[in-house]
Parts: sequence; C-alpha cells; structure tokens
Amino acid sequence: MKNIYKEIIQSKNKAKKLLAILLDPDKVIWEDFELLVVKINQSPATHIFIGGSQVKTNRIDELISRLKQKVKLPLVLFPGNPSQISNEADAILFLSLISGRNPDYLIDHQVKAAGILKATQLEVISTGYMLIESGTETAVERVSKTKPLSRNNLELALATAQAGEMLGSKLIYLEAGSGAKLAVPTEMIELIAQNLEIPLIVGGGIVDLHEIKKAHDAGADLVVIGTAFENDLDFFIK
Ligand code: 1GP
Repeated sequence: MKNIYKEIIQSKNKAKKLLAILLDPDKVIWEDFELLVVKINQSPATHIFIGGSQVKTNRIDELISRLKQKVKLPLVLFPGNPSQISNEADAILFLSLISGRNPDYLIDHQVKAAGILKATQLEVISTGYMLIESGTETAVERVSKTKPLSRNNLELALATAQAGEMLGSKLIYLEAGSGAKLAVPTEMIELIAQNLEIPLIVGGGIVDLHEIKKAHDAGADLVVIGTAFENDLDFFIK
C-alpha cells in the first residue's frame, strides 16, 4: 500500500517544502543514465515525476524500473495521455485540465484510463491541473487545444482552483508549461495557497534556485523542475 499522498499532506502540515524533478522519457539520454541517477541522488529532490505532453518512446516501463533500482524517491507519473501509464511507478497524478474547456482533457482521457488504472497497483491522486498564460504558446496549450488562464485574472484562477478542490481534487497544479518564458506569477501562487486546503504544486519556466525558493515562500508545497535540470545536471549543485 503506497502512501505518497499521505506523505505530501504530512509535509504540508510540517511546512516541509517538496521538490520534484520532471523526467520526460523522450528526452532521457540513455548513454548518460548512470550520471543522471548520480545527479538525482545528489539533488534536494523529494519526488521524481515522469511524463510529458507527447511522449513517443515506448521505454517508460524500462525508465521507471531502472530508476527504481538506483533512486529511493517516490516515482510519480505525470501523464499527457493514457498511453503513459506504467505499473512500474508508485503513483499517478490523475489530471483534469480544469483551466480549459476541452472535454477530452477534462473527462474523456480519464474515462479511457480508469479501467487501465484499476488493473494496476498505482496510487491514484486526483489533481486539478491549471494552465497559466506564460508569454508564448506552450506544448500543453498546443496539445490540449485549450487556452491558458490569464496571468492577470487572479480571481478566475482562484475560483478555478477552489472549484477543483470542491470537486474533490487532492492537489492543484499551477502549470506555466514546460520551458515557459514566464513562470506562474508569485501573487497568483500566494492568493491560491492562502485560500486552499489541499497542497499546491507549481511548475513551468522555473530556471534557478532563487525562483524555487520564491515559489515555495509564496505558498507552493511542491515545485517541479524539468527543463533546467534536463539542460544542466549540475543545476542543483550550483
Ligand atoms: C512542466 O511544470 C513542469 O510540466 C516543469 O516545467 O520544464 O519548465 O521546468 P519546466
């Protein structure tokens, strides 16, 4: 029995901030896998997220089972679609793109995934996923065919997060998009964190350690780093 969500709640209650490294299986350089593992183990990461908007490789199972042998952190799927489900992982963020109005990403993919998930041992963590405008079009916007929420409309962002919580989400994820030009605005993180009971994840476009701290200080319980670590495995050591 996995307790990944319970541990996130316990961390939140103790004000212990969490950090996830996001690995996109398409971007893993297999020849450097051993080095990747060393750098993950040297980093302050508390979780590994695995996924991407459009993963093409069929090596997700292999990636996770190899990570499991060398990394002690919880391995959490962060899937762009149901094809990215792997029973090798510990848990899955069961996302609904609540900032958008595309039924495929609000409920249809989830219906397709339900039976598959029932046949796995994965801990399923319902997550309200919110795409926030970040300067340029991101992969999530392109793939999901949804518009992000305005960076300036804090009321709408708050109402969306609260609706997600009321619908039963266990986490809210504020997403600027992988490689985003602009990260989620600090004021938005603050407002939502202050008015939500459930833990808040923030990711997208965070490129230095100062920005991680800023997001944590604003109220993010867990910050996600993808591109910055992918581009520089010494990102956390600097
Ligand atoms: C993307 O929030 C994650 O879903 C991480 O984004 O790649 O910009 O760090 P970056």
